[in-house]
Amino acid sequence: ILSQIPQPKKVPLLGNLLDLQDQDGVPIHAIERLLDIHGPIVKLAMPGRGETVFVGGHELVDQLCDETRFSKVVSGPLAALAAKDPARGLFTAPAEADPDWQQAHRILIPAFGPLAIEEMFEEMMDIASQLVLKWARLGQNTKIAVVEDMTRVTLDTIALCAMDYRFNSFYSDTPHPFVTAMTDTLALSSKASQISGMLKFLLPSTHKKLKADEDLQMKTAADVVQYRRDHPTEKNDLLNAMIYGKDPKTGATMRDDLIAANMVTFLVAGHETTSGLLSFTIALLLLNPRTYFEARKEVDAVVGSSRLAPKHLKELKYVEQCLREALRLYPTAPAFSRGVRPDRKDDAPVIITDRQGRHFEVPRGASWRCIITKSQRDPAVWGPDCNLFVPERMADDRFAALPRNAWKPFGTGMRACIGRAFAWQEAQIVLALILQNFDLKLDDPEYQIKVQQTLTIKPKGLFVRARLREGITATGLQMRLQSQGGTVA
Ligand code: FDE
Repeated sequence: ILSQIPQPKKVPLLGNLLDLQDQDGVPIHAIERLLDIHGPIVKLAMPGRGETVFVGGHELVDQLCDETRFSKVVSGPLAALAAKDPARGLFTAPAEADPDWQQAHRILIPAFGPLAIEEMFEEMMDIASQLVLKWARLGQNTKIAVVEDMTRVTLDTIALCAMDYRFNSFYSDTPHPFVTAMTDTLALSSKASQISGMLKFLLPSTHKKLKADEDLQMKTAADVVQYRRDHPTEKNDLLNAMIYGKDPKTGATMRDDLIAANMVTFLVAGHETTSGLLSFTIALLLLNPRTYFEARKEVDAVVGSSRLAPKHLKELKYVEQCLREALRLYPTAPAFSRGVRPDRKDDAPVIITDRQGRHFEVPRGASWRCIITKSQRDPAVWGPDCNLFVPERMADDRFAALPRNAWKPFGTGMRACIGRAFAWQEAQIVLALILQNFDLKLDDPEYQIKVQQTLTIKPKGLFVRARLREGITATGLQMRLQSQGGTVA
């Protein structure tokens, strides 16, 4: 016997549109509230877009992660992002069966592998050094906008590591035109469920701007590809992997428009998510001083006053636990969509069951959204302190023993995040350098985390003050960071 999926009362013409509104403009909050009211699963009807099912209970998310029955569906904000362009990057590619996705996936898996990522260590240090030197020179009297600076780091890092391109965000107050175009596109597509966003979509000027922004992004990426073709380098970066890499299965190389689409994908997928990860971690550490001092004690023991090196990262266990726990409470990509595998042979109804024993059928062609901001705080998995920041629960042995699919900030299955190791190394470097060199404090001692959402979530209004730790000067820090070059011992 199947159960009906709970659905709030519909309004003529608007369906459940009003239920999806959030007064602070954070779409995910509206959905979380509905799940609080209606239980682990809720259905909404959207005018012109049919029904969407949202799932927040861990037991249901777990079943939707089963790759034998389900696969990723491009829907929600991702669909809004997927341009009409024939070339799709990995992120927005429609299905695993898509030949472009398969080719790019096979070529890029080794390029994002552990060896390749370790080779990026120095470039990541280059950009992270720009951040800490900026903070060192600003001194403790300056209020630092954390999210903005983390976004500078992550954007510059992915661009440098992926294609040897320098946005030089730390040298400029106004973002690069590519960045403005990208941010505006993301902001608009993420507001697609909000009335304000829908009204905007009705304006021809919006479409014109969206198109112009998309063109600018693709053109910038295409120029970078062309430049590399004209000026080949030996550098082992993602761009070279895509230009010269051969698909191990077919022996073919990637088309230029597909390479450009993937460059844009890396910039989009790689910078906002990682920026949010770093920002939330900093906020949570400062709001839980015990964890801040624990993490800093570890950095002192492992790195001390030496220059951070790849070998240190493996030993920064507690720092890693903090990152894991921050991504549990605030998964920066807060949802992903799943549907019945299009290639599924068995045509029996596909059913998932909640903890109360209610059965729900997942219709073929439907896309169900897994809301991991909810499932990663499910008290049945995480206990009564599920809303607290407790990095200890992420110690390796406990992490390995978590219920299946309890921690999913990088998505799941074949379409899970390809940039996970990349983002991890980058985040560890930035955090370690900050903890090693600064006494951080919140600018507003009363600060509480508030979420802001574009495609991803970030903490709103987070400002800190950074004072160099005792015995460290800006010049000393600079010499230490540069010592790799061999000029200073
Ligand atoms: C992906 C991803 C995901 C899935 C989505 C869906 O399912 O829809 C997720 C959830 C994620 N991702 C998350 C994240 C977080 C963080 C921090 C990150 N992420 C980072 C990064 C960096 C980079 C470079 C990246 N990332 C990238 C990426 C890509 C390309 C993708 C797609 C894949 C496929 O599909 O194949 C992703 N990412 Fe991430």
